[in-house]
Amino acid sequence: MTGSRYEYVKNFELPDPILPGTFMVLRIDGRAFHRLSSEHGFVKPNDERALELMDHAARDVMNEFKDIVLAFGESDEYSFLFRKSTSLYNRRHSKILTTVTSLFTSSYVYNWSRYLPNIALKYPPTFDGRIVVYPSPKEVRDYFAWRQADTHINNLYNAVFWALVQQGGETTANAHSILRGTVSSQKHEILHSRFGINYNSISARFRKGSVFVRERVQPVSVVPLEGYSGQNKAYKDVSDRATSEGILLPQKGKKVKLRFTVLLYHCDIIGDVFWDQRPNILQE
Ligand code: DGT
Ligand code: MG
Ligand code: MG
Ligand code: MG
Ligand code: MG
Repeated sequence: MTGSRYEYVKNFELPDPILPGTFMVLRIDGRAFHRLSSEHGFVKPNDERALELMDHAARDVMNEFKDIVLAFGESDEYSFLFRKSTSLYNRRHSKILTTVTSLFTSSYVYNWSRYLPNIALKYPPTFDGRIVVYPSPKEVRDYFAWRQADTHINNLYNAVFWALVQQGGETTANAHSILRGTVSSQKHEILHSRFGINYNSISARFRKGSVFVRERVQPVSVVPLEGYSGQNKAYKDVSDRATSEGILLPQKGKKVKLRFTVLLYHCDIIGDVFWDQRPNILQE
């Protein structure tokens, strides 16, 4: 059967494949979130509720697209790494980019009231998206190191800046000029000597950003997780996380079927430890 005489217009749709055998990183970023955060009264410098909402949207994306092996989020952005051999949508660039960006955005709006129950959304938020392809694990690691280093630099600056303004009573102009030209150690020093704040005691979510990985759920004999002391706390943590995923954990003594689930960390991804513990992320 031949199509209509109009059908030739379809020939104008050009293929937009992503190079095979490369690592795809898709990054979304809130459009004009400077305005969105101020119009909705986000806490400065970090609004935990707003960051948790970002994390929720990222988790929804990972649950939907199983070829995403790692996600990293900070501020109004999230980066998603696809496994090298993914054939999602035949690696069609715009199909992947628009679908993921759209899912993230709709989840952000859909779940807004769960995280910010007393703040009415005044207008529909938008996210932009881009895909960058990288040829080898080195660039992928450097990409994620770049984003986490950015998190650190911005958060340290913002922590001191807002301490000077909110606790120190400085004007924003003064705070900027106090910080101009200071190096990292001087910022730590101002925080400590003037405000008694140890930078490392600030929430890891703010200092390190959010990291999602796929991991096996180990329901009974749980290996203590990094940053958690004691078996019970670790077990509770994994249980809570798994429960939030809708996964029923087997009881002690029952035969255990290992499952993969998406877990959230606020850990270092610049050093080797994270990657050495998870060789599957960069495999294939
Ligand atoms: P863009 O991305 O070019 O459309 O413009 P913006 O305004 O989204 O700028 P961007 O992405 O460079 O910076 C993110 C903005 O979002 C920045 O002004 C701070 C704000 N923001 C992100 N997270 C928080 C938060 O937790 N609390 C507050 N108060 N602001 C936040
Ligand atoms: Mg920007
Ligand atoms: Mg933005
Ligand atoms: Mg941003
Ligand atoms: Mg259709």
